Amino acid sequence: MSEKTLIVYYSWSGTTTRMAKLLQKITESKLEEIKVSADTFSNDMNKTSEIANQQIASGDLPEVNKISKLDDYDLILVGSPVWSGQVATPIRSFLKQVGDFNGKIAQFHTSAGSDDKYEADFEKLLNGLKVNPGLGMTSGDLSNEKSAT
Ligand code: FMN
Repeated sequence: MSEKTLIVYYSWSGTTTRMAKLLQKITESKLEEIKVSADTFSNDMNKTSEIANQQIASGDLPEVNKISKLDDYDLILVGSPVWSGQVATPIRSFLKQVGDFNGKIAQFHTSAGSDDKYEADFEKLLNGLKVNPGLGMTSGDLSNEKSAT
């Protein structure tokens, strides 16, 4: 692949990490993980969901690491778990860094199977930037993948 590709992802419980690593193997691209401080979410899924929904409602998104030199890339693949049908809040924070990036953007996501609204939410967060077709997988699809870990 002659295009320079960056994969940026967030993962709360490891599934999106597996998918990101698989994609990295295929595309030989650079991999960057989005991180939040340890006290941002809970170890409990329902509590984490509550915290994330509150972050969206208040507009107070979590602080994340800055990914430098986005403009060096032709394509950015952005990976997130699906939370309440939507893009997880650490990736919502990251997407603010994308600004007016003029390369290509595509998304990948993992879910428990209920992801109908995800793509539209992702596109909305990019304020009119063109989004290329992406892909979603379920946690079950990825749970037997040993080679990526
Ligand atoms: N899965 C769905 O299919 N639909 C959802 O709306 C959904 N909401 C979730 C909310 C929270 C806070 C969490 C922790 C999980 C949710 N899930 C949902 C399941 C995750 O999307 C799924 O397990 C995903 O693969 C986890 O990725 P990760 O291991 O990279 O965090």
